[in-house]
Amino acid sequence: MTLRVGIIGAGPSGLAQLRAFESARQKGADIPEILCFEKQSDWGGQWNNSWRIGLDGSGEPVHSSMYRHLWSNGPKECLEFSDYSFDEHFGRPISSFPPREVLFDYIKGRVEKSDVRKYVRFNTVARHTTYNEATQEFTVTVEDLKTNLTETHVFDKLVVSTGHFHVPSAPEFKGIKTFPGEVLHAHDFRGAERFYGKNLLMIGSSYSAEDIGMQSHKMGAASITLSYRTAPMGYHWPANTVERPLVTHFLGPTAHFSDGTQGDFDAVVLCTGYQHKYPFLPSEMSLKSPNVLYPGNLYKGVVWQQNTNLFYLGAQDQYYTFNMFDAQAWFARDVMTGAIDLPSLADREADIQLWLKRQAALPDHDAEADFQTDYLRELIDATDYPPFDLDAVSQLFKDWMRHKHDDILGYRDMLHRSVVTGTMATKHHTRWLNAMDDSMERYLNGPSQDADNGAT
Ligand code: FAD
Ligand code: NA0
Repeated sequence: MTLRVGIIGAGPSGLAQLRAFESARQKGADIPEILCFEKQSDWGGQWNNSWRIGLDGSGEPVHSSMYRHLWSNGPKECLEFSDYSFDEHFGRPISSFPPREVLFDYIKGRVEKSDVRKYVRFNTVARHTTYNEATQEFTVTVEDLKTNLTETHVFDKLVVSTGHFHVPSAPEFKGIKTFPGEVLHAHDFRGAERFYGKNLLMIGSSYSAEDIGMQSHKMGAASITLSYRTAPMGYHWPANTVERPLVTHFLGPTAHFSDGTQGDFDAVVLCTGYQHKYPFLPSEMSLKSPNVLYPGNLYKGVVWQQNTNLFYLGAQDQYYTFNMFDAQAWFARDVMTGAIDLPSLADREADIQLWLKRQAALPDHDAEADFQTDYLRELIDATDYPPFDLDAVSQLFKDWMRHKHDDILGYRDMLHRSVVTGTMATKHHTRWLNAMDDSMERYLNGPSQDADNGAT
């Protein structure tokens, strides 16, 4: 009987799985029966953003945490698909840090070319899953959000690609209940325009805090205070931005910090990260992990230890994104079809433990980039995913981190070279700080919004 593969989620990871099978089909292989469920009406995952917060039009939790004026936070050269370059998609060189709509267009371009849309059931949410040990089959109950009808589908292999940056982690702070201003989580942030002239407090010290903070600066916030739990980010912030240790409590509009300082704020943004949540899976198949580069219990970061018919894509914290999801999907495909033989449970566990041990000893961000590079190398070496110069990409990550450290408001104006095509990015017509139109139309066609028209 033909293998039946179910995929839950059609974001970049789920699309990578579709593309992996399509690539095999184009090379003459028989491919399984594939069915992918996507709760939104279009694919793209986080990149298919929404103006909504809370619940979507079907009463489902809004998935995307992205917002207006979100520009790529890493160089596009670090995430380029090795089988579909930016040059191929845009037909000309572009800058290294495009806005969301441009990257969304790029993701879509590859899958539209591959004709894999036919495998996706849109507006269909996975509700419940069971696994029958005797038959080794998954039964997945899904709901068609247009008709509200539920159906069950039976699969031999199940791929979980629902992402892990959509269920907020929102800790309690003493007195926050009576804070008179706005309190929101980064997941519900849709744009910083309304923060013009306001005094803002971001709690958290990672990408969301940094980017929402600098978005707010760009849109004219009066001041930005970033409150960290473990360590400050330490960038060269603009003059209106400071880092403080953790908030101990709020008293009215005043936040008190653990170093004894205090400040009055108009709004608080909880940039405190996200939870891994898989409400459609039973607990024994559900990954529980903090946001780390190597979650435990997944062999090669992909195969569920206790049930090797179950796969997770994109479950780790991410330096690499689209190309890592590809490498994982190619690996998962080959495990599913038997092209890759899995070692015993004990050998798989030993391999996981080696990675976890190495992860625990990572001294800094450069080492983290190398760690994920080595992880990707193992996956790519095991499959026919088109190889690319991983050491060069690791160096790009390090250059990018150095640029960020030197100039948090200017790193997106830097240029990087593609390791896939060798093409050097072109300077964008507008410096990021001045770019107030993030549409693809403006990005591709200008005109510049720099006062000097981009001349310098
Ligand atoms: P997602 O993109 O989250 O897609 C998961 C999909 O699963 C969604 O389409 C969702 O609707 C669907 N789904 C969820 N639950 C169900 C269900 N029960 N049934 C059916 N479908 C379901 N990466 C970068 O490379 N560069 C960036 O600049 C960047 N910026 C980011 C900014 C923000 C604010 C966030 C949160 C993330 C950012 N990322 C960025 C990382 C981003 O998560 C990845 O690029 C990528 O979107 C992850 O793909 P994914 O498919 O694993 O998950
Ligand atoms: P993210 O920044 O939303 O990025 C997700 C942060 O929350 C850590 O700093 C952590 O501190 C802090 N935190 C957690 N619990 C806390 C508590 N109780 N009190 C105080 N602080 C707390 O989340 P994380 O997980 O990176 O950090 C959590 C993803 O979104 C990333 O992949 C990023 O790439 C993406 N993103 C991208 C962009 C752009 O591209 C913008 C935003 C987000 P600690 O102490 O654990 O260090 C533009």
